Amino acid sequence: MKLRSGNVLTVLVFTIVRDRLLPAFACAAAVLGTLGANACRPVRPAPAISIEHEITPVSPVVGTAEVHLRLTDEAGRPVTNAQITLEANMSHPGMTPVFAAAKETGDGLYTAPLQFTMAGDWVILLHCVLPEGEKVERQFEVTRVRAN
Ligand SMILES: [Cu+2]
Repeated sequence: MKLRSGNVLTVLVFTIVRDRLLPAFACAAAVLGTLGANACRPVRPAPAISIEHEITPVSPVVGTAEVHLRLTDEAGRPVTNAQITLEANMSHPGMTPVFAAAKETGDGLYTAPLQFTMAGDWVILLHCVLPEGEKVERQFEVTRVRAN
């Protein structure tokens, strides 16, 4: 009896680890892949695409910054024709979220203007709809936005 329940537990743990392996691997691949850009953390397991992000200016101030995204599939090919919206929230409660839509500027490259309305730490949520309708959500942090 003990052995059996132990086996069940092992299978369960394995399943959970395996489900999380794919997005974790995608992030690692993104880090090793190109430009040394930052990989975004997956919000939930999703199609194995990688999203790298860069923000300009690198150290943003209150006002408009640009978010640059590069989408690649598991084979490293650019993901084109994705619809991407950004939702930016501050790390403290009570702030109105800031939204922006990204435009595709090249194969798998997307840019969005983002309005930082206050100095401090922000979390950027990426809502992506892939060409086949699959949804991917990622998030990354932009810390220490400076006062203008
Ligand atoms: Cu705030």
